[in-house]
Amino acid sequence: MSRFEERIHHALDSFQIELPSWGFANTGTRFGKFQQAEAATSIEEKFADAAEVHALTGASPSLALHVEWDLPNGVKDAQQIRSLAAKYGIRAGAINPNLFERQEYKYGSICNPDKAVRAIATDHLLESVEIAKALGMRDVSLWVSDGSNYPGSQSIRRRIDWMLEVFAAVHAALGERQRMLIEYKPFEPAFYHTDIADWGMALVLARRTGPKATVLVDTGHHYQGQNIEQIVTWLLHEELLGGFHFNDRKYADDDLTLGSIDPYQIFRIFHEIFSNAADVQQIPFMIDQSHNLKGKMEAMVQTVCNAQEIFAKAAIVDRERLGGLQDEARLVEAEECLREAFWFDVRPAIREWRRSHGIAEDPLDALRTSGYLEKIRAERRERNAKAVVSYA
Ligand code: AOS
Ligand code: ZN
Ligand code: ZN
Repeated sequence: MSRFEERIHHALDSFQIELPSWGFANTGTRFGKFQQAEAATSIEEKFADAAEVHALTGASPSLALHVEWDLPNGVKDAQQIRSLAAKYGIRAGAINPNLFERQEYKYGSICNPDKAVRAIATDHLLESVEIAKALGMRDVSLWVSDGSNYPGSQSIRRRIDWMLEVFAAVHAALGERQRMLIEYKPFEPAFYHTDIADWGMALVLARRTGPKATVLVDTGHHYQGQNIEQIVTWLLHEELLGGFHFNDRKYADDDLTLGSIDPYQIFRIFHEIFSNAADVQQIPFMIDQSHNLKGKMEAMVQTVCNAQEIFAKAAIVDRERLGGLQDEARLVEAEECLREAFWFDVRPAIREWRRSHGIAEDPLDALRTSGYLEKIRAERRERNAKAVVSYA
């Protein structure tokens, strides 16, 4: 085995990426939904699909859950999740509270000017912490969708304090080894101001909240042209990088397949992680994508494979040499050192890694010939068809 191949094998042995439960269900754009016969219609089907993706890729042993969609009865549903996790050999990953669907949240959830609404949101967050505890989940992943659409219509300042108050309560409820991940996003659903608009705000909130609060980077949640790997480096430097929601984008929070638009960007992020993280394995890599056009299963398998490929490329950067070149400001050689790894064809080594782990060399092809898609389409077609909304 060459030096590169060895490093690739080693990197893949440790690489895992979490699947989102919502990525297997029928979801859509705000203009409509294209239903898929294969979409999961229950939490059990989401676990089954996740197990299939993991069997095909060997890299996705956990499933992020959404409280409202996956545990509609709250803590009472924890037992069912536990048995599904055991049955399918898939761990329950991060828990995602839902602060965006209730009618009460029209003017915000934890930043709502109405104290009673803030209390509803706080209770939901505290229940999410309880669920996480009951399931032995470490991470409570908070996406606060609050914001406003018109200048002057809300007090940006007071909303900061309300948010800090709620975060303090959530932090106090966390168990010894639990963490809260604060996700930022500059726009959508609000289009004038979003209460946690960027990594700076998330970082300040995390620092003010306490040692169990960290920042979550969703790659789709940045302004065009923003240097995401620099943000990642700063968060690592401050020991506040809580994890990732991976996807790709062309325009906004497009939730496209990881690496489909700009694989070099994901490569640069992984490279900074390899360069700066104390323990790469400790960083939760999660997928946050929900495909409306691609087949759900194909999209997820393809995403995990893309992630493996780009991670493997970042693993082989000769960082020792690069450091020397940087010190001597040998610009072109330094840049070429990075590019050499990016353009190296890691696919043969990945195929070899798969062979040595008893995994199909081509997971997408294996999915297509496995019969799994035909089986779930036949089982679920009718249930999904019933869910179709007609506007005629
Ligand atoms: C929304 O844009 C965010 O990326 C979230 O992470 C959200 O919680 C997730 O898409 C599931 O609702
Ligand atoms: Zn996200
Ligand atoms: Zn998003």
